[in-house]
Parts: sequence; C-alpha cells; structure tokens
Amino acid sequence: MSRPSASVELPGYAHVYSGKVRELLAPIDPSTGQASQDALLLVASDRISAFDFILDSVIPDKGKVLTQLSLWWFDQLVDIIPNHVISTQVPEAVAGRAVLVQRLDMVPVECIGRAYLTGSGLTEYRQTSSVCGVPLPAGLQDGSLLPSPIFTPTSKAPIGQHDQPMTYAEVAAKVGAPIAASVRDLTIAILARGNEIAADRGILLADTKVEFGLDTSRPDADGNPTIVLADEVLTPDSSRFWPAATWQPGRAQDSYDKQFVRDWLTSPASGWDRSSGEAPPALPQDIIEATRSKYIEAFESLTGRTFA
Ligand code: Q0Z
Repeated sequence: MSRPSASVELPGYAHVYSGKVRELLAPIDPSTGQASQDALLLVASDRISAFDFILDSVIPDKGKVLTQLSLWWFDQLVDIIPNHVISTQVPEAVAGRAVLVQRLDMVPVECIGRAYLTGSGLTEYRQTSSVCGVPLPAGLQDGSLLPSPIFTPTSKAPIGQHDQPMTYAEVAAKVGAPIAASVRDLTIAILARGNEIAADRGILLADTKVEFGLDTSRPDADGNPTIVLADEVLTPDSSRFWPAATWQPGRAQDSYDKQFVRDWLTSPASGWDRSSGEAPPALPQDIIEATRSKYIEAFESLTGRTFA
C-alpha cells in the first residue's frame, strides 16, 4: 500500500495523524500556541482505495458526501449512543468534509459487526465454522444473512497490515468486562438500526466497523466513563454497502459504491494485473463520474435529502 499523505494544511491547526483517506488535526490555542487536548478536526479527503491500494484518482465530493452521511447517521443513532461531534463549523478550505470532534480516550479495539457473511469472516468460517469465537450454523455461503448480527472484533494493526481477529474474551481482557459488553452490544445495535433504516432504501449493510471512545469527564451513575461513538459511522468506507436488488448468497456481492472501479481495474481495459503488486492505474473520467454518482445516490437514498 502507498503513501498516506498529509495533504491538508490549515492555519491554526496542527497535523496529528494521517489515515488512508482521512486526516486528524488539532486546533491550536491562539493564546498558548499549544495544540488542543480536547478537540480534533477530522477531515475526509476525496481519495479512494480499491484492492488495498490508495488510487491516484480522486472522486470529487466523496469526502463531503461521506462526512454528511456520517453526520446524518449520528442523528439516527443518538438514542442508542452519544457521539463525538462538537461542531460542523470548520474552515472554508474543508467545508462540508470536516467535523470538529471531542478528543476521547479511544477504546483500542476495532469493533466490527456483521449482519451478512463475507470477506475475512467468511474465510474464518470456512476454516473453523465460527468467526472470532462465535459459532455459526453449517451451510452458510458468501453473502448469507446471519441468523442475527455478530460482534467480530479485531486488534488495530499499523497501516498496510491486516487487523487481527480477537475473541470476545480477549477484548474483555484488554478493556475490562463492562466496556467489552457495552461495545459489543452497541456495535450490534448500531448495525441493526442501520439495516432497519437501509432496508427500506434498497441498501444492505453487510458489516461495519465502529470506533468508540471514553469520555472520562462524564462518569455515569456507577462512576464509569461515558462510551461515545467516534470516527465515522455507517459510511461506505467503514461498512460494506450492497445493492439489495442484486443480493444473492453463493457469490461475491456487487459493491454499492466501488463496483465500477473494481470492474474497470480488473478488466483488460485497465492493463493492470492485480497479482503484479504494482499500483493500479489512474481511473478514466467516466468511471470517476459513475462512482461519484453512486456515493451521491447512497447519500440521497438513505437520507431522503438532496446532496447540494
Ligand atoms: C480517530 C482516524 C485518521 C480520521 C483516532 N474523537 C476522537 N478522539 C480521539 N481519537 C480519535 C477520535 Cl475520532 C481517532 N482515529 C481514526 C484516523 C483520520 C480518523 F487519520 N484515530
């Protein structure tokens, strides 16, 4: 995988971290010149990944669409869990694709919920009949609906490496039993709510990765920190979106957002060999346009709003 670049430089903000397609900055306190310990600016770029590569092409407005979709989901989930959003008032240069968020103590577990079986979950199921220690019935196929959503956590690996599956017992050992139980139940509740809403709108949410943080300044009645939903939520970058109309267990499902990209990259037209280890070529303009339309279609179908 290739170069996560620090591509946003904003006056008054310090660079904190670059992910594959997003960045974290910290507001600088003008009176002290120090980076804030309380807030972060989470900035989404228009970059896109496919087959574990960050492509050279960008998808115009992708960062805005995914940021606005995540904000909409936070509102749909607020009766399940509070979220880290402080403000959407952000510098003009990142308008619509950045959010000021509360800096939290992150729970060091990638919380994955699965409603359908595919990807690494399917691979593990075929080897062990279970995923992350959760036993599953025999006979499931690629794309099968699971009897009920399952929690399949992983430990975060450095960029370019694959995250490692964890059992629930390992999560409990790492973060303590009460937080482990909470993040498991919350992950499943978020995915279930997401699918209740998406079902009416022609989209299946096969699985999702959510991240939680702890607000130690907000102890609950028992003195435990408040668990807060952080990062992005139920976007096509954090979740597998499948078109409901073509869902068919027993084969790889179409990707709602990246199907045009994948189909073109694996077609003779691209001249790219996936097994070569080489970086994929830039995308043609029509593939970029079609992909942009899919992100906007997902946003508009789910939210019932027009993407401005
Ligand atoms: C998020 C990530 C990246 C975007 C840390 N509210 C928070 N408080 C503390 N830390 C985080 C958050 Cl969201 C946090 N990430 C993942 C990386 C861009 C999100 F480069 N890491």
